[in-house]
Amino acid sequence: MDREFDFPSIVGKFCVGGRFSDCVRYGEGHINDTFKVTMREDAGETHYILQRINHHLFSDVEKLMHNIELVTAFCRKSVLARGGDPMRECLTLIRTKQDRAYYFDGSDYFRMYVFIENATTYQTVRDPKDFYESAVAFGNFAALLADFDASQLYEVLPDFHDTKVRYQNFLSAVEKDVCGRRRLVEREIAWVNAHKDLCGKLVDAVKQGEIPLRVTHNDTKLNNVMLDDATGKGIAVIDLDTVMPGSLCYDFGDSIRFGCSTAAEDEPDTGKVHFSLDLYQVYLKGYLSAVGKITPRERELLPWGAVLMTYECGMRFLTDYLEGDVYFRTHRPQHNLDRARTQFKLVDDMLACFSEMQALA
Ligand code: ADP
Ligand code: GN1
Ligand code: MG
Repeated sequence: MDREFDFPSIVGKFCVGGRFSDCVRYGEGHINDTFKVTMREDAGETHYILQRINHHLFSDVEKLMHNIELVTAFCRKSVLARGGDPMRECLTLIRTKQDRAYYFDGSDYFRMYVFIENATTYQTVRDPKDFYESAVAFGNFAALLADFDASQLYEVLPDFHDTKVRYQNFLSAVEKDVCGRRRLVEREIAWVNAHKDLCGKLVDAVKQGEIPLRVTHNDTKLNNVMLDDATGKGIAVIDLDTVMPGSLCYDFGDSIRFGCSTAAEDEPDTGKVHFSLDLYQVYLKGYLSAVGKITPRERELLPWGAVLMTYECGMRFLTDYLEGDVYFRTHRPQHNLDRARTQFKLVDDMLACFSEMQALA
């Protein structure tokens, strides 16, 4: 699939200097196709990120890129105001030679970003200190977005974290059973149904005005934050496709879902998957140190954010398995099923120590 793109020609549509040298697949995102581009100049090499936007998911790329232009410009101003380096501390879009934020080649949409050098995104927590720093970075990002005018943003993926809607989609996938996989996952389906009362816990709190709707990131897993290789500090929050109205509890919860597991999100052996209360405490501390204004009720519901985001994500993986792996990128036949199972194991673990999680909040 990499070969079908004429990378030198695509890259040439953007305002980049130097001669095209190389373009390789990069990162472990589940949604877009991401590539690292190397341009060569006499003075040395410059790198960029090139992404083919998943336009099956983001059907209105114009609106998506409108959001990203606004959010990146807003971050840039804030970073400059605090004396930081915007080229490293926020995503910087490279415009096309037609002065647009993306390029459409007739069938695919592409965008480019400045490559943030000497920083790394991690797939698992190797060291609690890294996790703490990621929490501070996401907390800062939430604090930053508190001043962002939500009415400027399009809701590009409506009901993204509406767990009730996700559950209805799941039921519909079970009912349709388009791939005939239902019989293989009766146990997992029963597990999801047995926990269906969880679904309303956060969306109802938002609808009833118990907790505020804010502008949130909505996809706060560890590999969406870059840690500086020299200092270990979280420098840039990336993957801004889902910045939309949401709840702090979603953002907090999604980080916990991904980072507090003792195994990878797609570990096939659930015997290796455990929820770490210690890491939960580490993240909570880092997040609260940076997030700024948080209401008592939001704070109280943070542990529910962890349970709900994990339950919801597991349900989404299982839905995608039932629908034939059409949403998340997969690398093996049971990939989405493995992912769903890890999430369900984590929810079981979280519920088993829920009172301890609540006591920490
Ligand atoms: P997806 O939406 O598919 O998750 P991301 O935008 O998160 O795509 O990008 C995938 C990966 O590419 C990230 O996890 C990160 O490792 C890397 N990446 C993305 N943007 C940059 C950047 N500007 N500089 C360096 N690495 C980046
Ligand atoms: C996707 O884009 P990425 O890989 O950072 C997904 C998230 C899921 C996550 C599960 C737009 O995130 O919602 O939580 O996979 N993003 C979208 O790993 O659906
Ligand atoms: Mg990502």
